[in-house]
Amino acid sequence: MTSKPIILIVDDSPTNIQLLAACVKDDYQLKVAKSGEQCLKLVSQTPKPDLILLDVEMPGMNGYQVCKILKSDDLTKSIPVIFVTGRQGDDDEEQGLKLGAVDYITKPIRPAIVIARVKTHITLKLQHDKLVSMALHDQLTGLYNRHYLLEVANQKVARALRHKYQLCLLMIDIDHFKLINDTHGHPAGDAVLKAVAAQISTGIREEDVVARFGGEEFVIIFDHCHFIDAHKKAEILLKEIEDLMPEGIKVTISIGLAKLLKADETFANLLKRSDLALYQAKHNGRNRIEA
Ligand code: GH3
Ligand code: MG
Ligand code: MG
Ligand code: MG
Ligand code: MG
Repeated sequence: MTSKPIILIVDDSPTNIQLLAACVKDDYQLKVAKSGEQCLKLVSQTPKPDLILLDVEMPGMNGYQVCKILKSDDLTKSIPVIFVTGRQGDDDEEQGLKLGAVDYITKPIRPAIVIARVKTHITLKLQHDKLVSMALHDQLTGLYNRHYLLEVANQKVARALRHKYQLCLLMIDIDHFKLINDTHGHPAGDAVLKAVAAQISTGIREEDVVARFGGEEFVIIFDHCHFIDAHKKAEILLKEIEDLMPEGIKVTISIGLAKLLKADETFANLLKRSDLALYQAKHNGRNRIEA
């Protein structure tokens, strides 16, 4: 069962919190913040709320200030904010919506209206999340896709160069995969791809990226990782895949390994070098690593 969407109620008044909570508690998981500061602290944690009901007048940071911060941060800007406020003026509503809130509800609240508007915006938010996830993942293996890889890779390379730490890239290609398809059928080939993808993802650290780069090609970025360590990891992976026997089929991979070199390095260069190394690995007999 998928868990209920999370709503964060932000209000300095316990009575208002109770009134809002009564509207939404049955259909959603609730989180509560009694100040703007507490709200920002809560949204910095995961899981993030799917919607925020935000009071305007609060001691300390007010709701408009909170909204402005949320909307300027890539990690929180897609969370819909609904202002729930005693301020009734047109200017107030205009200000709230201009700050990026999706809706503006005035107090005293009418529960049916709150419920309906929350439902609409939660539905849109979940659809948005699903589309984003689909756009960045490969459907068969569940790994990130090439599009996502290219989006994050340049940032990672730039950061590694700026802060002068090492980063390595593995280009992985299944050996004679066409033969696996031809011998065992396309569905078995798919199952092999899934099993290899799952094995490649095992033990990957949070700062690393694993992506399906193309048909039977995968890329791993080992961030903050020296060449020698990346090479060790690649050796382990080679052995793990050899022992995997998905669908009872002996599968091997070839790996091209490249590390960041000089100050003018780009991800495209790194990719090119790992591809050349992979070509060498194929040329030298497969089931091996070249750098
Ligand atoms: P090499 O060792 O040189 O890499 O040989 P190979 O046969 O693995 O390489 P080749 O590029 O000739 O063949 C790759 C095959 O992967 C061809 C293609 O039909 C198959 N393929 C690509 N995507 C999928 C997929 O999603 N599912 C399945 N079952 N096969 C796929
Ligand atoms: Mg208040
Ligand atoms: Mg290939
Ligand atoms: Mg291949
Ligand atoms: Mg090929």
